[in-house]
Amino acid sequence: MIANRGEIALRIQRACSEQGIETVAIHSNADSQQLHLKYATQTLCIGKAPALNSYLNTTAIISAASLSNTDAIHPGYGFLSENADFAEQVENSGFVFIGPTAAVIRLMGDKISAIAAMKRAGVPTVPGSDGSLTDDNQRSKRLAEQIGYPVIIKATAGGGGRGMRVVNCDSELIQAIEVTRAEALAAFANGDLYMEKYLTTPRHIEIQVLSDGQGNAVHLGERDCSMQRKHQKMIEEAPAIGIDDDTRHAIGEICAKACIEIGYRGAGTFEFLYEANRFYFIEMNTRVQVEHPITEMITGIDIIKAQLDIASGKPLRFNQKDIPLNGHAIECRINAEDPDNFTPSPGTISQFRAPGGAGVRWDSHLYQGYTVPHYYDSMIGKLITWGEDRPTAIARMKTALLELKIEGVKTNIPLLEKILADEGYREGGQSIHYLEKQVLSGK
Ligand code: MV4
Repeated sequence: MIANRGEIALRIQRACSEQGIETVAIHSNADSQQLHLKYATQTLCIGKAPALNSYLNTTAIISAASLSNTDAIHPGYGFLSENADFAEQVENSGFVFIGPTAAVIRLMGDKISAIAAMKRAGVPTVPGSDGSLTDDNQRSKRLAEQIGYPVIIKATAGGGGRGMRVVNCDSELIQAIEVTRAEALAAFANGDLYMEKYLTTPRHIEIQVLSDGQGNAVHLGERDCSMQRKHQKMIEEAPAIGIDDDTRHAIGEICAKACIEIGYRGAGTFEFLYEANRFYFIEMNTRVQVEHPITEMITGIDIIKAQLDIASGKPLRFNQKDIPLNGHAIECRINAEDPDNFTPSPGTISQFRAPGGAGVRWDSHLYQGYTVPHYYDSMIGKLITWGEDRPTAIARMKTALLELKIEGVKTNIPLLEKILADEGYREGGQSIHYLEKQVLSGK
C-alpha cells in the first residue's frame, strides 16, 4: 500500500512495479487524477481532501489495508511517515510498516533522546545541555555561560526548524526559555527543551544510511542541503564539496555503526551541521527523504527498492566497499508557487514538456491537464541531473530547466535559474544562510 500522493507515490509505484509487487493506492477525493493511480493494482478513496481526513487518517488507512490484500505499507515522506503511533498501529494490525520499528521512530522523534542515543553510539553532537533544561533558572544561566553565547533553545518535540530560539546574551536567556516552552507546549503538548551552542554559519550535510535490522548497515555518502529558505530546501547536491574521502568514510562509518547500535531498520538520514571541518549531529530522519534521488544517482543504489527488500526481511545485498560514489548529482525542487512571494499557485497544467537527455532525471506526477490541488504542499516535481563533476551537473541542470515547460501554474523555475547562475552558488560550500542573505535578499 502506498500511503502517500504526488511524486513520491509514483516513485514507490515504479519501484514496486519493477519488483513485480502489486500495489494498493489510497487517495483523497481531491486526488482521483493522480498519475500513480493509473498503474496501481487497486485504488481506494479514503476520505476528503484535507489531509487530516485522508493521508493523516490512521483509521481510514488501516481500514483500507484490511479491505485490500495489503501486506505492507509504505508511508513515503511527510504525512504519517515519522509517526510512531501510526507505525505501531500498522504492525499491531498485522501489516508490515516499511520503515524502522515504532520504538526507534519514537526514540528519534524526541530530539533529546535521539541526541543521547547518538552520543552513546559515538556520533559527534553539538556541545549542549545533557538532556532537558530544568526550571532552575540559575542552573540554565550557568549552563549557557559554560557553553558560551550564542546558544540555541530547542523543543525536544520540534525539529525541522519548529520550536527553536537563538539567545545572544545572558539577559535574554530566561525569557527565551519561557517563550519557547510556551510555544512548544501549544504546538506539541510537550514543553521539554534543550540547549545547544548556536553555530553561526554551518552547512547542512546529511548522511544517507541503509540498515537491515539484522546487524548489517552501510552509508551511501552525504548530501549538502544548505541551499534552503525558511527550512524549505530548494537545491541539494551529492557529494558535498570540500569533504575529503577519509572524512566522508569516517563519519559515514560512525553513522552505520550507530544504526546497528540503536537497532535501526530501513533507510534513514543523519542530519549534521558542518562548520570548521567538524560534523555535529542534530537530528535523525527515519523516513525516505525528498532528495534521495541524488544519492541514487551517485551510488547506483535504488533506495526505495532497498526499503522494500529490508521490509521483506532480506539482508543487505551490498558491503560498504561495493558502494561507489560516482560523479556529482544535483536536485532542484520544482514548486507551484509565485517566485516573487513564495505563495502557493495551485491550478491546472495547461502546457507541459519534460526535460531529457543524458544524466537528466525527472521525478514528477505532472501531466498536461493535471490540476495541482491547494490542499497539499506545493512541490510538483524534482529535477535531478548527474555529471562526472559538479560543473557538468550544473550545466545539465541549466539546460534541463530551459527544456522544462510548465504552464497554468506559477513555478519557482526562475528562482532556481537565478541560484544556478549565482557566483557563490557556483563556487559551492556555502552556509545555510547564503540563499536568504545573498541570493534572495535582492542585493
Ligand atoms: C541549529 C543551528 C545552529 N546551531 N542548531 C534548523 C532546523 C533544525 N533541523 C535545526 N536547525 C538549526 N539548528 C545549532 N546548535 C541552525 C539551524 C538552522 C538550520 C539548520 C539546517 C538547515 C537550515 C537551517 C536554517 C536555519 C537554522
